[in-house]
Amino acid sequence: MVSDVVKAALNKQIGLEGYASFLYLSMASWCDREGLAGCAQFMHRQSAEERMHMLKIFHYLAEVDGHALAPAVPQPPHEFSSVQEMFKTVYVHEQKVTTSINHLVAIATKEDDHATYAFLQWYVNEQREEEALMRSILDKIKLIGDGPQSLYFIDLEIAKINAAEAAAEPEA
Ligand code: OFO
Repeated sequence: MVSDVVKAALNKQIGLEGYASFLYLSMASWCDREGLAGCAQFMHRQSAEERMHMLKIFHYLAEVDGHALAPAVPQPPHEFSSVQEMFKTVYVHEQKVTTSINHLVAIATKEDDHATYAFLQWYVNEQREEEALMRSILDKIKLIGDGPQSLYFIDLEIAKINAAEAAAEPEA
């Protein structure tokens, strides 16, 4: 049995995942405008992934006789001062999502809800991977530096990372 407290907390998480999807979509659009095709592809894939995270909770709520609510998503920022700033924003957002998932796990534990606890472990692992990925991207950007040609090389690197991430995705 899943309590109303857990169901409400899961619906709140739907909002955060939905916001992440639109935030990354907005970033993809900015990258396209800046001529950063590799970064744009990366952000489009991330955006689709976050939508999948949101839908996973939708389906779980239906399975446990809950009612998933389509969230009201605040408009994300659509201007970024640099690629570095954009990826820092992603990293900070992912840390926020991790905190929220940890909070959800604590609620499930308090409610003695083992099914939701087990369901959430997928998110716990996903967040660890996402944070590590964003940290490695920020490190790479720092290594490449901010010389005149750096944007070209940053974009190439992100395109490579995106291809590796896409290849690692399980077949739909
Ligand atoms: Fe779903 O928040 Fe990122 O991964």
